[in-house]
Amino acid sequence: MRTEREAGGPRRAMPKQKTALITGITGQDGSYLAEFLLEQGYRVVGMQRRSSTETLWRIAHLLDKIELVQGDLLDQLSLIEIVQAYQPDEIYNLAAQSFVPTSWQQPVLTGEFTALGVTRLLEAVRLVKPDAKFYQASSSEMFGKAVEVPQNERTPFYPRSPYGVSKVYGHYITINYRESYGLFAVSGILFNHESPRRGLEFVTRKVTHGVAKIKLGLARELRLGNLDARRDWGYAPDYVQAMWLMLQQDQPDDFVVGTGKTHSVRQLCEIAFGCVGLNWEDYVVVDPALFRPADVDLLVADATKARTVLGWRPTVSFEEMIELMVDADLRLLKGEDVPPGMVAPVLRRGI
Ligand code: NDP
Ligand code: GDR
Repeated sequence: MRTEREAGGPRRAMPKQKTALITGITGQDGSYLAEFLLEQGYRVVGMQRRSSTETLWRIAHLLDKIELVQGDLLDQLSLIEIVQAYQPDEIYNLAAQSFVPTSWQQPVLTGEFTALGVTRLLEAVRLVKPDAKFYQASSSEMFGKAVEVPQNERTPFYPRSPYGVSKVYGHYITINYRESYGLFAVSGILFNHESPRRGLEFVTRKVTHGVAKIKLGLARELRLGNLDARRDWGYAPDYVQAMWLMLQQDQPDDFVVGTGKTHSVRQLCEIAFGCVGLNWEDYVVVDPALFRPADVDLLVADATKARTVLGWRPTVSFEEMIELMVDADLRLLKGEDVPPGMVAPVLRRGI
């Protein structure tokens, strides 16, 4: 019989592989979070809603490494069955109707997805896997007409859109399930975060893609709304790490995540056009139709708690991020190699 020493020392138990469930895996954050969790050794399960058209382009490069399951935040049973089938250790609820202007056109549906959808998923966790750790994607839009600057975890909410109102509901129902049922349920109050994978309708990507089109002679102007709005814009891959860090704490708690720096849409234009040697004022047209019924004027994060408790810090500056987004859009439109997760089938044809 071999001794322990001859057999190579005492046998160490292999740590059990953790399973993470991501709703909204086809979105910007879902794709980066999936990449990050795979790097950490997780089994990654992504919930995808049924669609008649292709929505997998952001995760096309991950499809052989993740598992996809169909479900919808509108459908309680699908959520219960998914949590039952996969028994996730961590659940990241990133799915939402996330475009603010659409929330005025579809306020009820936005509430169904973005507000009540959170309760449906929390109910599935409570009934089936109450020891799972739950992350809710809360938003700086909850601060809205900010009553103080900068905004931290104690700043009162004053949402300015049906989207913002829905997120406040999602935020408080997460806290309520934590306090009512003892769930490890947390909210990350994330300020705007962007990347080459950002949807084309959001202002940073609209500008960087517009700049690339103008530079390549594919467009002559860029129509925008409120140039005075100021946002705290960070880099999405940094922010998904904060989500994960929140679920690695001993106690569930909520955190503000942002850079602490703010820029106006006007400054965004100046920097983005500057990247290709153009003057933004020659191309940007202000279109009153793009103004919102009520806008959020100024957001800037006080992320002291995330810095001190989570050890989280942004790694990419606003200027660096805009430059890399302009560069990625130029390459995309020229048909050159682009960063993974960027090629929508429709974009490949150059619109
Ligand atoms: P995206 O708009 O890129 O992604 C949203 C995701 O939600 C998509 O995968 C979409 O699927 C999915 N989805 C929408 N409705 C449903 C539904 N009924 N059932 C299932 N899935 C659904 O958003 P982001 O990645 O930018 O943001 C992720 C989350 O973080 C969102 O909740 C957003 O509100 C929040 N947030 C985002 C911030 C940001 O700056 N990016 C800042 C603060 C919060 P499909 O592909 O089928 O449309
Ligand atoms: P936001 O992002 O509403 O902050 O929500 P968005 O990029 O849409 O707007 C930012 C600001 O830019 C102004 N703006 C324009 N916006 C768009 N989309 N298009 C334009 O042409 C335009 N011109 C000016 C807007 O008025 C606004 O003030 C994002 C989403 O990701 C939410 O899901 C998330 O919760 C918040 O960020 C934090």
